[in-house]
Amino acid sequence: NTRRVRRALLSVSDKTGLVALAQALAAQGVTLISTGGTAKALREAGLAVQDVSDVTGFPEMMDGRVKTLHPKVHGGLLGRAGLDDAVMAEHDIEAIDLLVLNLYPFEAVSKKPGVTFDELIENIDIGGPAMLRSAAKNFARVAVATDPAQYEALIDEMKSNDGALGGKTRWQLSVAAFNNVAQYDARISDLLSSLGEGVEVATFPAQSNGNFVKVMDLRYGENPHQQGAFYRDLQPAAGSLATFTQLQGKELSFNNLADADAAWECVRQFDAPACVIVKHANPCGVAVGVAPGDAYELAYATDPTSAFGGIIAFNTKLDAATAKTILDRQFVEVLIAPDYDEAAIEYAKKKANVRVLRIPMAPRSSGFIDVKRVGSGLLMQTADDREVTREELKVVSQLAPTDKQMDDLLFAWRVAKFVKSNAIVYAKDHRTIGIGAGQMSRVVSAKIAGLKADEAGLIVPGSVMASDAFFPFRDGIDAAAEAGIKAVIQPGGSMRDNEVIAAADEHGLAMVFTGIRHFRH
Ligand code: 93A
Repeated sequence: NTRRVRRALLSVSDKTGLVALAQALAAQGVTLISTGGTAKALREAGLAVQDVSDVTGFPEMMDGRVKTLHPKVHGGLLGRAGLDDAVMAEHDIEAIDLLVLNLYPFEAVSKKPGVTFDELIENIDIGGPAMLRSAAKNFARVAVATDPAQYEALIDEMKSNDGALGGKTRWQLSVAAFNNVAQYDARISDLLSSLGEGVEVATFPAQSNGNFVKVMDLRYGENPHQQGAFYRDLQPAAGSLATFTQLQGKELSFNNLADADAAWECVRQFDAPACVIVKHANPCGVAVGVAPGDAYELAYATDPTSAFGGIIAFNTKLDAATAKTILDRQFVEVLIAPDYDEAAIEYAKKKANVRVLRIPMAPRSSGFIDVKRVGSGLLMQTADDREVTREELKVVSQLAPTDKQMDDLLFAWRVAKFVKSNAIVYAKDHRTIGIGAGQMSRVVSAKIAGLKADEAGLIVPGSVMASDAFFPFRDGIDAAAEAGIKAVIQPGGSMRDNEVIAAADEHGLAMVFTGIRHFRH
């Protein structure tokens, strides 16, 4: 299904790489047709080019609003090989085999300081998307390039193919062109929708709500009577859950994906080797700074009961011994790691139901937008990616935490961010020893963390506590002291901070304020 390119229409706002492309096309004997600015650039480079107005028999008019919207152009792009030959001949329509086009820079113009409303409107491209759609629809015969980054491969293929392009290339270019138009229109729709009465251009939130692609239908949603599907961003961020590969196991469920995301996002925040076990969207065990096998043992020991049927994530390559320990010991819904030893993958085959995911590790990208559905609206916010440094911590108690406690406090704080509010995390030696999650009162979360630590037999001298938000009363501190906690990290900022600090001093606890909170709902 390879087709020779004889006639190309070039119409580009971004003239990057244009001349080189056109020269290469001309060298292949391709006839060039172009719109005003593009034709001018080509002529200046000494290339022979036909004006589109000569093809249509109409001048470009209305300040360029109408230049290519004509049957000679769209017929040339849409005409089907064989099927439409007669009608094309009848109306003197010549086939166009290649469209090279990029659109008016609407988004870039919208971000220009002081841009006027009229300028913005004039930068809504009409003829461009129409041609992109015509060419992309007719991928059976026509190729369409929308991005200078595509030019080189295009030319290479033509050179090694006697001036022709393959069907697969045309199909891929067609999909890329439809993506391009969809994104372009979403930007216009978002931006115009965000405008008030005047002409002020609002750009938050920058991400559109229309640019997702379906990864898969799910068997059901959160519950069997609900329908579910998984969509990812058109361009998923490197290192995010959406870039996973499933190596084995049952089909992923809605809850698997939600929990896998929580486990993965929590574990990937650590630089040192770490293991996170998640159950019902909350970490029930986290350990960091030791070999994967040990990290798993420590994380598991926090709450062996809850770890049953959990999602287990590592931020380092998983070895066979650890895989064996996990799979022999407990029921796992999902295993996640950036990579696996071959023998670990082999061993997992014994438990064929276990879903094993590989997610390539990559640095976290900033500027992420969180979305939550409410009624028939969306709540959007920038991601909670504010980290607190040791220097930012303010010691408010009479007693200062030891260096060791400081380390553990920061570890517990990083875990608390991933625990549903009210979040209380007890920790010692870079591992959790008890976690209280999702309670409506902070003191109850503290009591639960204590209960868990006690059940697991993990309360040891010098244990620390993190709280995702301030303590409204002293009772949370009292509960922690009773459980054997010796140092506390929390945002501070309560009306009763004085009372809370006094409680810490009374119990001989060290306490630091972060000034930042991490609600998670
Ligand atoms: O103003 S338009 O919406 N009307 C058209 O008929 C048309 N044809 C091509 N915009 C149109 N274009 C756009 O012109 C292309 O999408 C491209 O971005 C630009 C190239 O114009 P020039 O060759 O004059 O620089």
